[in-house]
Amino acid sequence: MLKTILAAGAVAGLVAVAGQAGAAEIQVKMLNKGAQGAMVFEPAQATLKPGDTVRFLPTDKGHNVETIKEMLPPGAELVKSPLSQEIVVKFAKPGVYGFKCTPHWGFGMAFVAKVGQPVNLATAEAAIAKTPPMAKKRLTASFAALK
Ligand SMILES: [Cu+2]
Repeated sequence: MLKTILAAGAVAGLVAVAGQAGAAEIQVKMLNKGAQGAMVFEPAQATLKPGDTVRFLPTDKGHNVETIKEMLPPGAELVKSPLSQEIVVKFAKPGVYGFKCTPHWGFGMAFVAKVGQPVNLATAEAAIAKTPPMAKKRLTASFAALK
């Protein structure tokens, strides 16, 4: 079940280790305080394959997961989860997906997944400029970590 390993350094985050076949799942905690500061998804980014899933865990209460609309591959589904609930998101289509925690967007609480071929990378990266200052800082770091 736990097929994740900790990469060196907190910023690198979790790297899914897929089996010979089939999809992998990684777990992302929603935290009031993490290695990167207050109000974080941990890890804040992940590299996935199409078909993989992310299980967002409400480790601390009061968080959720909402698609950043400018960071969504063509044809992919929007996500918006209720507060304080576990949600499993499946990444069917290749591309770059950005998510925010709705109440903590101003704190920069964001998560980015790069799934297979990042077809919308330029669009998604350009959208960083329009995000709140703390989100801008964290998203810039997450995008850099995914390259
Ligand atoms: Cu939050």
